[in-house]
Amino acid sequence: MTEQSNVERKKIVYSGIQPTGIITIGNYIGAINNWLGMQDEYDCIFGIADLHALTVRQVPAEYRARATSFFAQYLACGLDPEKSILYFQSHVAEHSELAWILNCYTYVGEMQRMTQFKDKSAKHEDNVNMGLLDYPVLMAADILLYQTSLVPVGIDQKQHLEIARDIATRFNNIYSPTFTVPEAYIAKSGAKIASLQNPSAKMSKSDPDPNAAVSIIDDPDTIMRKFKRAVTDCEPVVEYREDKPGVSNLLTIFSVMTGRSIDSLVEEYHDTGYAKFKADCGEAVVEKLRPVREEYLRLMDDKKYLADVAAKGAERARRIAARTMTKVKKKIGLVLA
Ligand code: ATP
Ligand code: LTN
Repeated sequence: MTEQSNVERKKIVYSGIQPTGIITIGNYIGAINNWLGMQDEYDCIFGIADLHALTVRQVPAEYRARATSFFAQYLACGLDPEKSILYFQSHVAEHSELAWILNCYTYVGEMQRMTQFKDKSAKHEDNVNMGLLDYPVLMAADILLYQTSLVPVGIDQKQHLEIARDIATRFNNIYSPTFTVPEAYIAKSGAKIASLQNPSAKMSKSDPDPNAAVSIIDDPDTIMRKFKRAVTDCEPVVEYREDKPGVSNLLTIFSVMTGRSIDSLVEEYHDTGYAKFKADCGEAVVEKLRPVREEYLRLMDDKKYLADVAAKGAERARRIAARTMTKVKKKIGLVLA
């Protein structure tokens, strides 16, 4: 065996978050926390999905500031530009270009069946735009452009991953193998963190109730207040059970934030009462996020550094994306420039 063939290429990991609302501890636990652990083993690419979020009307000045803040939060969480590619989706034009081509290999009926499309069109009845319908195709383009093997996301994105796989397989079958067929990577614990105010609903970035979600850069007092007000139930024993969704959700958060097992937390808090349990859970979140908030505040004072990191990330992403685009254009018979 030659030395070259001994050098195994690392698999590619791709994921992203839309810059809407706030980055919540749900996004952190369901997505970012898993990304952190993948940075050494894989070649990781993490985007700010700023084209996706245009499917909902944004105020331009606020939008620009929020996207920058999200980028700083990526870095503050420990995503490392020396290891991973960190960039804004809109800086790499190939995303839109591939999305257009993949549109021609995607059926309208498939898109109309998507749960997120149905939910979001009910929520934004006055603005059911083409982008909302086409959202999964742009997401497929994000993933397929980089020959991605693994996509770490929360459970709500599973259906979009399946469509990306279908589109890739369809294209590969019509022509010849062109795209790596990606797989979803969904962690066993924390793939669906619930709202602190309504434990049967997902904690959402754009929830209008400020007590429902905790931002990863909330100050300690705010975090404590939100946890103390978290909805539980009227049987004050701490157990992880389906009929105790509020308490189970807090146990999951507590466990992920401290690395302790649910069993050991149940043992400690079973009979302490909810007030102590909720306060200690809040404390654990405050301590885990303290360095994130500090680093975030420092980075937001250094916009030049943030812009440099984003520019380098986009440059590296573009090089990979361009290779896939050339391959795609050749296969479908476009005249190469
Ligand atoms: P929005 O409320 O604006 O639709 P969102 O909270 O669903 O946003 P996304 O940008 O859609 O956030 O998701 C970013 C990532 O975080 C995805 O991988 C998604 O699966 C994950 N995620 C979102 N909410 C949760 C949650 N409550 N629990 C676990 N993972 C989540
Ligand atoms: N739709 C995703 C965000 C997203 C994404 C991606 C996730 C956009 N492009 C590519 C994984 C891979 C969401 O979480 N709402």
